[in-house]
Amino acid sequence: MRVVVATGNPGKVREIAEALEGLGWQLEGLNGVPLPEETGTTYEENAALKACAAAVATGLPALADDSGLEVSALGGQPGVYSARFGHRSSDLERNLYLLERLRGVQDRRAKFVSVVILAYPDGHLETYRGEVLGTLLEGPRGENGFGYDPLFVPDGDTRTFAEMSLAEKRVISHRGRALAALLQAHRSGPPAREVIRAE
Ligand code: ITT
Repeated sequence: MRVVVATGNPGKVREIAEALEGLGWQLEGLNGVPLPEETGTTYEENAALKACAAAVATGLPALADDSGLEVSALGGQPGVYSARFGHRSSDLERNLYLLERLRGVQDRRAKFVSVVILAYPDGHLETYRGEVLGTLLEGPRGENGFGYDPLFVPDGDTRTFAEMSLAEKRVISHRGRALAALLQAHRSGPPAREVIRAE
C-alpha cells in the first residue's frame, strides 16, 4: 500500500518510517502538498485535519501525527500548542523557554501524547493514541531525536529520549505506542471497518 506521511517534521518522518518498516508499505513524502493550519483544540482534531488534507490532495491513504508535551506544573501546557510554545520558533528556543518557565519548580512531571490518524481518500479514519509519563531535567542531555527530547526522561529510565536510539525511543515513547497499535491492527491487512446499517 502507498501511504503519504503527512508531516513537515523530519524527526517524525524518521520515527514513523522506522516503526512501520515491518508493514512493507511504500511511504511517500508530501511532495509539495501544503498542510492546513492546525485550528483544532485536540490532538485528534489536528491529526485528522492534516491526514485528511493529504489524503484528499493525493488520492492516497495519508498518515498524520499530532502530539505534544503536557507539563504538570503548567496545568498541562503546552499540550496541543507544543510546536508554538512561547511563540518560539526553534526546538532550542522552546526548550530554553520551558526551562525558564520551570526554574525553581520542584514538580518536574510531564507527559508526552501522540495521536496518529490514518485517513483514506473516501473519508474513513483510523485513530491510534499513545502516551508516556516522565520528568523534565533542568538542562538538556543528548543529541538524538527532536523537540523536547533532550529534557525528557521517561519513567523507568535514566536517559533522556535524546540519549536513545530510534528503536529504544520507539519501545517507550508516545508515538512508538500509537504506531505499535497501528502495526498490530494492520498485522494481517487493513482492519475491518465497522458497518453501520440503516434499517
Ligand atoms: P507536523 O504538524 O508537520 O507533523 P509539528 O512539529 O508541527 O509537525 P505538532 O503540531 O504535532 O507537529 O507539534 C508537536 C510538537 O510537540 C513538536 O513540534 C515537538 O515540539 C513536540 N513533540 C512531539 N513529539 C515529540 C517527541 O517525540 N519528542 C520531542 N518533542 C516532541
